[in-house]
Amino acid sequence: MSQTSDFTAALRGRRALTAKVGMDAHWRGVMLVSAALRDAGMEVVYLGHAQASEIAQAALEEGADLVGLSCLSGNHVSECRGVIEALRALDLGECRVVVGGSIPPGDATLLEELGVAACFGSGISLASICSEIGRLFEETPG
Ligand code: B12
Repeated sequence: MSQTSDFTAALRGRRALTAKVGMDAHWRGVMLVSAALRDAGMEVVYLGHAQASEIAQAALEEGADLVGLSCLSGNHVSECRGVIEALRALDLGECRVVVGGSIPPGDATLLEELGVAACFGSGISLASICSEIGRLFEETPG
């Protein structure tokens, strides 16, 4: 029996904006995650590589419930800080931000203090990502 509860029903009809932040060419993970979230019922816009201000503007225009960032270049802390500040500048501070990539476990607490709702390191299954993001919507509806 699975140890992980399945919260994916909470994804249906939600809107996600996904993007690569930082100057890295590792796009496989974010493409797989974007497709998995779409298959699970979310409406997903994948922005490709983008600057913090571009991500925030797109989140506003798309009415995103979730901003999903991908970073495998090691500078995830500064990149996430920039996106969260840009979202707050557009009054989108309530938008959930998650990040995946090569993120050392020790950085998760720091990222959460910045306002990141969940971090997903290399090797996590797509099913776990979808369920965990669904759990975020269950916990903080709206
Ligand atoms: C394949 C690979 C490459 C490919 C990339 C192919 C591509 N287009 O994607 C190539 C050969 C191009 C490459 C290049 C380089 N790479 Co490389 N690469 C890898 C490798 C082996 C696997 C990455 C991968 O595709 N994994 C499979 C995907 C599915 O996993 P993932 O991306 O981690 O995504 C998962 C999670 O992270 C998470 N996730 C990711 N994004 C998102 C987004 C959201 C919204 C969510 C929710 C979750 C999520 O979910 C995914 C599913 O589990 C990793 C090592 C590793 N094991 O991670 C090194 C690695 C990422 N590379 C590394 C390095 C250093 C480089 C180079 C700088 C090497 C060099 N000197 O040239 C260059 C960078 C070039 C550049 N301009 O950026 C380092 C990064 C170190 C760091 N961050 O500090 C790593 C970690 C290797 C290492 N141990 O040193 N690389």
